[in-house]
Amino acid sequence: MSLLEELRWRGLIHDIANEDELEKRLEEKPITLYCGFDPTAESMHIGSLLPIVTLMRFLKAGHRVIVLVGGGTGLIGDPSGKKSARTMNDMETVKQWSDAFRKQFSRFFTFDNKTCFLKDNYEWLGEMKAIDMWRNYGQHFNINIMMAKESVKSRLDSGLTYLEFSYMVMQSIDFLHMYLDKKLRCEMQIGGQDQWGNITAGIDLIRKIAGPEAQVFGLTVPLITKSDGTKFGKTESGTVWLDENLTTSYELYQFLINTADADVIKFLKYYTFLDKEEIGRLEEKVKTEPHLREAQRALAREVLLLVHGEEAYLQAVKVSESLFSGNIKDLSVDDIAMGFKDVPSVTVGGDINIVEALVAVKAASSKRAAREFIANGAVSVNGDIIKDIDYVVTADKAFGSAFSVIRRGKKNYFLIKHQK
Ligand code: 629
Repeated sequence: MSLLEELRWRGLIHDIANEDELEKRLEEKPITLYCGFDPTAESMHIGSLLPIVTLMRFLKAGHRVIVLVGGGTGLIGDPSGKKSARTMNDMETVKQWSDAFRKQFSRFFTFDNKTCFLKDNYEWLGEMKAIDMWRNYGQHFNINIMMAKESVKSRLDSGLTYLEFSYMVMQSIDFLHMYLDKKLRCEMQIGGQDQWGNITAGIDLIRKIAGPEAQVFGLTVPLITKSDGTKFGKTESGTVWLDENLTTSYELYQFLINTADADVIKFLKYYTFLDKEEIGRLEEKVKTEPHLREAQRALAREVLLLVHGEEAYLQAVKVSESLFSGNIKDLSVDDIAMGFKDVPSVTVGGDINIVEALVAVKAASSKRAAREFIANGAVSVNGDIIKDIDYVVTADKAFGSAFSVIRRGKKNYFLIKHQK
């Protein structure tokens, strides 16, 4: 299977410019391609992972990859796919976020400056003079063509500033810059479906400046959709980030393990390096033994290993299984903090009676209700069923003298935080 055939099989091609030429070009010799990421938050999210993994596929197939941090474009703000203007972030913030992005990329890539490069467009956009920009590049942009781009068209009624309108010029300059750079000789740009307008604008600019015979390519991967119509990459607690401090390994694991049967094969193709045979086998399992969730487990494993590494993956599995079975005794304080990050909690001065604790944490609506839960054997503290209404939840029996875990019924967890 050629790389393009594989990308097609994985459903990774939404738009592609010069497909036949690209097929030939990829067989001839290694190509250099890039994808850009604007630092618009302190971390990347699960949506950015699809182009990252796609870049990795090119790298594995012997091509050269440039990861571009948009330290310059991040100061402008891409209107593509946005219903309203982005917040303008100050220079200092964008710089910090650029650093955070760079760090995250080094999890996925080894930047050896031979086959894999890390660039920041602030390097050339940051020092460009306005007059030069308008004269050298502005003259090549036709307003009619710009207006026909989805990113502009869709915003004509709600409003689009001149700043946002000029974004595609900046992104085009990047492509041109890295195409003309002798060392990089970047001939291809990839991105999500929303980037098609910017990518084709860059291809047009290169042809205008380098000549119509310049062969450059563009490819977009699809926007990720779910079978139930809800937005991919969001949970009740918000965006699924790649940074472990924002979305814990346990949360990422839960997010993936809960993938619907109708979506899991698609996501395995998108996000993992498992081959056709293995994914075919998992597809069969979804049909014959869906309750085992083998495909979801494989997806969660592959993505966790890629994004957070082995140790975090093992911890996520351990915490998930312990919480599922109720067998939490062997968990560490760290495990508890991770697994119960989002459960209802209260902070208490020291020790607290179980009935009061149940009410305080809203596990019971009244003391009477709390006593009833206890009498029915529905309450456990740190894994032990409590039958005594005078039981005291103490800091010295808590995980790390800090957390006591209360469980009511099968699935309802609560946390008592003991303050020192
Ligand atoms: C300079 C900046 C370039 C090329 C690209 C860029 C960034 C691009 C953009 N991308 C999104 C982002 O940064 O805004 N103009 O948040 C995001 N991208 C990943 C995928 C995307 C896209 O990082 O391309 O489609 C999300 O899946 O929205 O020279």
